[in-house]
Amino acid sequence: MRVKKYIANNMPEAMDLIRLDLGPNAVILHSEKVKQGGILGLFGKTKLEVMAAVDTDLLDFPQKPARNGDHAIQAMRDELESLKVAITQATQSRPALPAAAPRVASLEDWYQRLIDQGVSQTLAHDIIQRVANELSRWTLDNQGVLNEHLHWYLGRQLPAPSPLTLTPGQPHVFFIVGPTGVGKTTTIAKLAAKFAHAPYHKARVLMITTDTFRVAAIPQISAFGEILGIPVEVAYTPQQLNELIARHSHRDLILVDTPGRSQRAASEVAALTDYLAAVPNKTVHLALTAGSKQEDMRHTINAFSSMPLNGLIFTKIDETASLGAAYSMACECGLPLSYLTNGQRVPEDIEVATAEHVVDLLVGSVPDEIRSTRNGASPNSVSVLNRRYSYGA
Ligand SMILES: Nc1nc2c(ncn2[C@@H]2O[C@H](COP(=O)(O)OP(=O)(O)OP(=O)(O)O)[C@@H](O)[C@H]2O)c(=O)[nH]1
Ligand SMILES: [Mg+2]
Repeated sequence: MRVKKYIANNMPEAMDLIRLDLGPNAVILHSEKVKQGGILGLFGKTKLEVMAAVDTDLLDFPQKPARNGDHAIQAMRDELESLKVAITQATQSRPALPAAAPRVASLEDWYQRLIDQGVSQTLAHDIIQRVANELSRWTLDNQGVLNEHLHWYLGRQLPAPSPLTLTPGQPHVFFIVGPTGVGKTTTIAKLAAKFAHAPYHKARVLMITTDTFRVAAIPQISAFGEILGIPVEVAYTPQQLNELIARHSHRDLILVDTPGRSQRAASEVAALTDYLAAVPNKTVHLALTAGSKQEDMRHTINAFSSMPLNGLIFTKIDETASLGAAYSMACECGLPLSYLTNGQRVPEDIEVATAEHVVDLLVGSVPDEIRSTRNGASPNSVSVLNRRYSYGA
């Protein structure tokens, strides 16, 4: 028995190939549609894969001419041979399906752009696949509409952003936790300044540090406090933190800085958890460096998962050219984003992480003329912060 696999555009074409190759006694064992070419199974052409077999005893059929018909048989074989060549040539030179061409090019570009930005392959594949399934042919063929839809779709994958919002009469306690050196203290100072010096309502802000490990930590935040005119307190124990917060309950916003914790040191993370447990009403955001590898971010989130995390802050977006790993991580972990920091300047270099702004940073912005259906807020940090903090203005 000789078994062979054939790829053809349709069953009649496959049958012709099989007949020419294996002879008239060949039988079809199995056939199925397959995708050829493309990326990860996307954008490929649909072909038919046919498995055929022939009994090898019968395989010599064309090569064993009847005793008295040599010439006729040879002529038939020649004709079959030329037919075979013609079919092969026709198959190879067949143009791609014209209807599918524009759609493939455009979605392929988008897929590549996401991958180039560091979006995980699984997520990029999933997004492109779903957009391809959802949109009509007309939409897929229209570059402008497709771009806008993909922007919107990428934004929709992110949880709704969760920046700080203050309520009159309710002191808000906001912790920033995270690995060492990600920019926690600087971000605390930026937020303190934004809220304390907002043009319409100057919030009563206090900064507390629980970082009594690093020698320079207290002078660092004290210096920020002095320059910005914002009081700073130090909590050496969870109990002290609790007492400080109770004593400052008239404040609008209490920002709590924490020591950098290594994701590998479980005991360090546990010690920090005690500080958080001492404060009943609080918001805890984890700061991650935007340019980190997705795998490292995943480890960090796991290491901090014993804490009641409410959101993510991506820092140092000015130091990375690709935000794809951060974007993928935000989609994967489901924690809302609050802020992006984009430089060392206090307080300027911080922005609210609206979905629209994150997507603009990820893949570039949609031109204004096709920004029709989007109701995105301005990425301008000052105006967004002020709008959110509009009570009493
Ligand atoms: N480029 C850039 N640098 C930043 C940003 N945020 C903070 N930094 C810098 O990063 C360094 C560390 O910042 P810190 O605020 O001290 O970081 P930290 O997380 O408090 O560090 P530890 O307390 O030691 O864990 C400083 O030099 C900051 O100026 C940012 O958005 N972009
Ligand atoms: Mg610090």
